[in-house]
Amino acid sequence: MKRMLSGIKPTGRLHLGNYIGAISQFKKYQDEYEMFIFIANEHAITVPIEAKDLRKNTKDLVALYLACGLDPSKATIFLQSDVSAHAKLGWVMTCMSYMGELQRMTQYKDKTAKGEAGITAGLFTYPPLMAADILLYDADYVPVGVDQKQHVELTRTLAERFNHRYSDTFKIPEPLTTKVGQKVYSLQDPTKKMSKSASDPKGTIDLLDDPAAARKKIMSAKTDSIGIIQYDPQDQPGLANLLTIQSVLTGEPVESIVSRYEGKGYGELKKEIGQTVFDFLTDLQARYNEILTSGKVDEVLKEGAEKASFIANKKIRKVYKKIGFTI
Ligand code: ATP
Ligand code: LTN
Repeated sequence: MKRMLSGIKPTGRLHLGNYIGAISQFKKYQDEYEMFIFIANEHAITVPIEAKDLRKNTKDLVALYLACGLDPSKATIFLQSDVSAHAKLGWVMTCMSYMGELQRMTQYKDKTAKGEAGITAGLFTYPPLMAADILLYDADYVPVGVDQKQHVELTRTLAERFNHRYSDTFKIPEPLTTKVGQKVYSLQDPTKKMSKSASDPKGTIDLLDDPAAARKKIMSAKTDSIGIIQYDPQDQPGLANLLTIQSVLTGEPVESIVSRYEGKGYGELKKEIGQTVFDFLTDLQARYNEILTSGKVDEVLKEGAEKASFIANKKIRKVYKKIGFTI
């Protein structure tokens, strides 16, 4: 079985876009690949974050992933900071990277170009730590958004450099950027993606939103004045977005929804989708609350850390031998 690895930064609440674009995909991947999913808390502190927020985000994130159907018997779920080999190999990878390479990374470049204050050295050395995350596990595939592709490419460069300088040690990973996940757009401005940092909260449905409030957001979603129910993302982006949401959450193909609504109005369709979202969130949150109170999160993370450490420690021992740390 090929191995797949992904890291998630615990920096905010999850929304329906994250679910449809990422989490529901992971759920499929866990059956096809040997999955490793970790909470990238070491990456999260590259920008200041309060301890209580980091703690809460981490716990919520794990509980939500489990509630969404990630199965710890199929996927290894763990905290980056629980496996010390990440920080250890991160340092080695930092020393394998050239200043120029890191200066070219868009994430860092954008922030410095904007003249942002308080940029940490951690933000600068974030990519070699990410390379370590991936290389420790000999991952074949890393599913990433376009913004992260550059980081996986640097990972490949660093792995090849190490293999060449010492001897064959790391598998060269492939980024997986195929557009498997559908994109969800803001309910208020369907030309922008649904995002946790959007200014209008009515445009984003959080997975922990009150289900009744989420239904209201669907009812007041921006559509158009064409008045015909059809799937036309170009001219009716708001409607197309609602159809995507309904289709992914129920499994019913878009064409079938469209044909059921022939000659009917947007209001009726919104009512059905509002109910779908209401039911989806109600079920999800019930599972989430049960998981949070059951102690399951700690249990999963403990087991995940053990499994991940076993593999990662083996790799770091090999690296320490090759670079001359082990005398
Ligand atoms: P930000 O608001 O800071 O841009 P975000 O809410 O877009 O953050 P990320 O943390 O960047 O979320 O993304 C986590 C994962 O969710 C990524 O795999 C990303 O592709 C996916 N994702 C995020 N937003 C959407 C969306 N609107 N539609 C589909 N997938 C999304
Ligand atoms: N940089 C990623 C999070 C991340 C990651 C990784 C993803 C850290 N380490 C390793 C895949 C593999 C982000 O900002 N979403």
